[in-house]
Amino acid sequence: MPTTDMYNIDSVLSEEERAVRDSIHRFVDDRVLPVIGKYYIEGRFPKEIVPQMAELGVFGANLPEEYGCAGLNNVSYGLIMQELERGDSGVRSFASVQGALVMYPIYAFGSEEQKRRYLPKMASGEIIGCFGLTESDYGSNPSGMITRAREKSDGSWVLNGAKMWITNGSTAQVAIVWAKTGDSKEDTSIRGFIVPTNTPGFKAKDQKGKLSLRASDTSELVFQDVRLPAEALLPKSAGLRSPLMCLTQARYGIAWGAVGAAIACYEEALAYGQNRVMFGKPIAGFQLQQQRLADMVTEIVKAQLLALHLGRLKDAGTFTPQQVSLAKRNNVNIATDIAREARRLLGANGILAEYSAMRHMANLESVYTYEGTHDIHTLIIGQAVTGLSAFE
Ligand code: TGC
Ligand code: FAD
Repeated sequence: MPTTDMYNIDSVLSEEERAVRDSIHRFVDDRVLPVIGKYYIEGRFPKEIVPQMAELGVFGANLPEEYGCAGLNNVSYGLIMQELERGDSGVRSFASVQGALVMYPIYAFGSEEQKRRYLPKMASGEIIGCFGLTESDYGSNPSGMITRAREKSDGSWVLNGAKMWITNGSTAQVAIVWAKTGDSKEDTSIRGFIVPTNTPGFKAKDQKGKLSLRASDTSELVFQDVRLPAEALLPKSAGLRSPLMCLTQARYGIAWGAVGAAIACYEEALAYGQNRVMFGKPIAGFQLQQQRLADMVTEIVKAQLLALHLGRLKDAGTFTPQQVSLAKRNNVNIATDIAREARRLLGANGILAEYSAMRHMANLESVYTYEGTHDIHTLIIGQAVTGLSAFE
């Protein structure tokens, strides 16, 4: 039995939180781990797991039951993300995008009609969504986006532009698209739109050649005179603040998810080290490998405590985006280090898809970059502590 939980964090979780975590743990063991290496090599997301994810209440798990969601607290939601990413960052990404980046904006900025129309079907996995914020020239700085939605005299809209690096872009039935609605270059009137992906003028093209997050669809979206009814607008979306609020939700989940990837790598390395005999004894008996394992488990315990406390703050309604940045930045960073060290401990076997370390190592490079790069979170924390913005 691995000794990952050296601080008995389990004991401060509620019975419900443990039950939620354990059910997703079993799902990942039974349905994800046996197949993920194959999907990763083939560069495909394992779509057949979506109905069971929905059944387990994974999509929008922290949104209210009245919209068909599980209504769980934020710690349970985080534990779900942890367990999914223990399987693969692509699987956690699928759930993050669906819940935090598509269902959340509909919940937070949508009309009652939009919520009733979309949220139950998204919770049940009947409708899959994607989130289009990034553009090819506006990644870290989405405020410069050039995608435009122009309002017609009858209240309908016409959308033109393109988005890049969009998770689930080619699988989604709806896209949440962020666009400017005014004419000037300095325009800050960013609004969100629910765009059915079968609307004429909407195209999604898969991005090929990825060496990271291979078990996840990533696409470019192109909008050419896409005509949208007035009801496509998310009425309460207002400015860049709205998509950034969605990012706060997704970054929160990533702070937990990265811990899951780190646990997978550590436990794999520990088991391997205990069994692999070299120079007449298990390599885990050598001081150098023990230092590796001690560093890994120490960082995992610290990252879990950070995620858990953040979750409790979120449940209390007092967490801040800067606290989320700190946790995303730290936990993804330690997970990338742990994945690399685990891969090294495994020797040649560490480069095989049969083991998880190298897959996690490559995946975590995307996680390090998306949802605000490590550098951007450094600057967000820098601004919080100095009161000086590096972005102005
Ligand atoms: P700035 O002037 O700082 O902010 C504009 C308004 O937004 C407010 N705000 C936030 N609100 C909630 N949560 C946050 N995290 C917020 N950050 C800022 C802010 O208070 C302000 O409000 P108001 O009322 O005064 O207007 O904006 P800026 O243009 O200077 O940008 C700041 C910066 C660089 C930090 C921001 O642009 C940023 O975070 N950039 C990174 C972009 C990013 O993370 N993109 C992610 C795209 S989605 C994705 O990667 C999905 S991956 C798939 C998966 O998750 O699996
Ligand atoms: P850039 O912004 O060009 O950054 C390049 C480098 O410059 C980075 O090292 C960065 O840290 C650094 N840099 C930038 N600005 C500064 C600064 N001010 N000071 C110091 N250094 C700086 N986006 C979506 O909207 N929806 C999605 O579903 C989505 N899914 C994604 C899936 C994957 C697999 C990947 C890889 C990306 C995804 N993204 C998505 C896009 C992601 O959010 C962006 O890649 C990210 O925000 C960074 O933008 P960029 O790649 O353009 O890098």
